[in-house]
Amino acid sequence: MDVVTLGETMVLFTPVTTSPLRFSAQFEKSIGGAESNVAIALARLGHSVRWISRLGADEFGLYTRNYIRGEGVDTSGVIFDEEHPTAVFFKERRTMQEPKVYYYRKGSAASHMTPDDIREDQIADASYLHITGITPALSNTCRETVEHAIALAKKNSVPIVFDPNIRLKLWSKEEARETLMGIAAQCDIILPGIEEGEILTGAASPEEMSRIFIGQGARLVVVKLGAKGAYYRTEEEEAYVPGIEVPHIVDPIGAGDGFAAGVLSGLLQKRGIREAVMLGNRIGAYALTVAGDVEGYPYREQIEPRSDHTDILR
Ligand code: KDG
Repeated sequence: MDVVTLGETMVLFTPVTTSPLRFSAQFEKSIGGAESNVAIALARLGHSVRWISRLGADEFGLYTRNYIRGEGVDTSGVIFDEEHPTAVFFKERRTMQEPKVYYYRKGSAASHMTPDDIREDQIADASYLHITGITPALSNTCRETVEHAIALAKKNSVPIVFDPNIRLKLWSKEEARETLMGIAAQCDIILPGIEEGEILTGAASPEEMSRIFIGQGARLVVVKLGAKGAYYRTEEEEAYVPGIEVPHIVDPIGAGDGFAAGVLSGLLQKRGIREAVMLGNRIGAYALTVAGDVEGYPYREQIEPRSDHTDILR
């Protein structure tokens, strides 16, 4: 297994028209969840991925599992919870403004994940464990579940990739900083956005914040800089990697997860860090061009055309 990840996925309703949500009458249904976004993007790039979660034993739970499984992600570790529902969230599409999201996830099935939901063999065979800062914000048992996954990864020498994904609708900056700095200190690769890095470390520059994470034990830090690309640092090297110009951004949600998938894909292919970060920028840029969290992620055939591949996906 190339990557194992865990976290909550919700059914996502996106209005067909742009307007304040209260006036939206028609919606498209899809799914969104940072960790399953990464899993789907990686599967499209040809990697083996396992996604672990709890879903409600309900229609939306089945829809979500089937969607993710249909993308080729191993969902055998998903638990269907008889007592708590699958969460939903809504996007509000406005012209000239970033979309807003409204969560209906309190008390959801995924927020009832417990350490017992994760078995050692589900982590031990992976090349990477991917976790985000959303899961520990969902509940105490979710935070314990993430800690348990980290402990299993460490026991089995599985490197841990951590995207802070700070969601201030779920907790305060102070709570996020305290919990996520503790998690970051146990992780090998950290992928903060520049603003997240500042919330967590108090440092404003990519150089300074990455130095703090490396000082805590990280081996690689990649700071996302939006349109400007990314900056990375290891013990040995550091560099800025320019972004890819996207003339018309349709929907930024899901781009950071595409970036994480691209970086992981590059590392799994042993391409070297600079190339891995370039691939991260590229997959993130694809995500910006399509409404929806996962719909924009490319298939490997789209980004590496080969003469023996059908060109149906290009
Ligand atoms: O990164 C995109 C996610 O924010 C979105 O899919 C929803 O997982 C989600 C969350 O918790 O915000």
